[in-house]
Order: sequence, then C-alpha cells, then structure tokens
Amino acid sequence: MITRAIETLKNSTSLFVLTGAGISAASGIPTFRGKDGLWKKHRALDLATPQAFNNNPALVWEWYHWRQKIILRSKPNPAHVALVELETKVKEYLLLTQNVDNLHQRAGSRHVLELHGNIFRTQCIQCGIKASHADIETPFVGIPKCSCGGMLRPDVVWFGEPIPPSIWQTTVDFLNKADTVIICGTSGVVWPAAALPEMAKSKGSTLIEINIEATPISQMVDIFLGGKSSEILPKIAAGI
Ligand code: BV8
Ligand code: ZN
Repeated sequence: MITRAIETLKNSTSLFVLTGAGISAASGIPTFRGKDGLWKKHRALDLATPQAFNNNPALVWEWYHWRQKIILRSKPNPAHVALVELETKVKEYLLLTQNVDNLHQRAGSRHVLELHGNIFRTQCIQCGIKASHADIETPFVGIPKCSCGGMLRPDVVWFGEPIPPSIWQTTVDFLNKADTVIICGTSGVVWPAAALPEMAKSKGSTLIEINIEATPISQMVDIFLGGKSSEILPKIAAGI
C-alpha cells in the first residue's frame, strides 16, 4: 500500500495535507482522545470553550500553561520533518493543521495553515491585538494582561467559535484543486475539519489516510496506511 501511495504522490501536482493530534504523538504530546488523552485528565471539551474562559479564565490559562510546558519540552518528530521534505517535492502544497502546538513550524514547514490557532499566541479580549506568548519559565502566575490593561486569551479556536473565514476560504480554494489529499493522525470527529475528506472525495481527489487505527473516514479513502505517522511519512518522503 505504501508503494501505491508513493506512486500516487509522484504524480501529484497539488497536494493538500491535513494533520491532527496523532502526528504529534511521537513528540510526546498527548492526543485528545487517546488513552492518555487531554480530554480525560482535563475534560478539554469543558475547558476549550469561551464559556469556560468567561467563568474561570485562571483555570483555562493554567491548562494552556501546562500544555505549553509539555510542548516546549518536546520537539518535532520524524513525521513533522518528513512533511518539510514532502513540501519541496510537490509543485503545489498546502499543510492544514488542526494542532495548536507549533511543531510543524518548528520542524521547518513553510506554508502552515493553522485551522485552530496557535497555543503560543495570545489575543487581547479588549483591543484584539495578537502577540506571541510563552511565559512558561515561571510557574503559572495568573492571567496575562495586555498593555491596554485587557485580559489576554490563547489565540486558539474554541468549541463553539467559528474558524477564521480567511483560513477556511484558503482551505476550500486549495482543496478544490488538490489532486491528492493526505489525512494524517486525526480522529475525524471535530468539525468543520471533519468535513474536508468528503469535500475532497467529491472533487475527485485521491485520499490517503495515515492512522494507527481506522476512523470514520477510513472507509471513504483510496489508500489507508495503518501505522505510526513517524514511521510511515519518512518512508513516503524518501520514496518520492
Ligand atoms: C464551529 C483548539 C460553528 C483548542 C480545537 C455536531 C456535529 C457537527 C459539529 C458539532 C457538533 N457538535 C458540536 C459541533 C461543533 C464542534 C465540534 O466539532 N464538536 C465535536 C466534539 C463534535 N466544532 C466547533 O465548535 C468548531 N466551530 O463549529 O463553529 C460556528 C460558526 C459560526 C459562528 C459560530 C460558530 C470549532 C472546533 C475547534 C475546536 N478547537 N483545538 C485547543 O486545542 O485547546 S479542536 C482540538 O480537538 C484539536 O485542535 C483537534 O482538532 C481536535 C482533536 O482532534 P484530533 O486532532 O483528531 O485528535 P484526536 O485525539 O481526536 O485523534 C488523534 C488521532 O490520531 C486518532 O485517530 C489516533 O488514532 C491517531 N493517532 C494517535 N497516534 C498516532 C495516530 N496516528 C498516526 N500516528 C500516530 N503515532
Ligand atoms: Zn489590549
């Protein structure tokens, strides 16, 4: 099957790659739904919402601070690095990540579209200004503030919040012309990202899924590669 994926990608002129938490698993970042998942310990679905932040901003910030520390102690893994190589081998390439961990950027990927924002960026809820932010050296000392005095929030898309329209438009525009789509390390249950494989399929793209287990989209993909993305993606990148 991996040979078929390599042959397909050798003939691709526009490649769309969608990644989820699974691609960062090999870096030691807990996924959301895995056995050590974020949802379990910290009921992420209850914390990654505007309501949770309005009710208890300090608790939500503590959770993000904890995640920033885990991520900064980690590093990009061979799957992230393989995508940097893949980007140089295809004429048109777009990497859309659902992850907020900045690991694709740290690996060297140049064109990363962040569907759900970035945990190392903040936005002021008063004046709206965005800034990079990772004060993890200190123990959590409370809610960060903007120079205007407003409270800062993580610049991520919470449940119930819309995807930034420009990000979604860029995504759909590229998907409409992509001849091949790689879906890597996502459980395919979070919307609207979960709608993308079906959209690509309806446009006639060839779908390649990389996951350690089957997902709700597995029955619609053309090539399913069962296994770890940190083992499969380097083989693909080397074969093209
Ligand atoms: C919106 C940022 C509308 C924050 C995140 C019912 C139907 C349809 C939609 C909904 C519905 N009920 C509610 C909704 C909407 C909701 C939603 O989809 N809920 C889900 C739970 C049903 N969606 C939203 O709210 C979205 N917004 O709909 O807005 C709107 C429009 C106009 C105006 C107002 C509103 C916003 C969703 C974004 C949420 N934010 N992240 C943060 O991170 O703190 S989502 C968060 O969870 C991640 O970013 C990620 O996207 C998602 C987790 O998914 P995965 O990445 O897939 O991770 P997961 O752990 O689930 O799976 C890991 C996979 O990897 C597994 O398959 C595993 O097998 C695999 N794996 C593990 N190891 C490896 C591996 N694969 C390969 N190699 C390995 N080594
Ligand atoms: Zn401000």
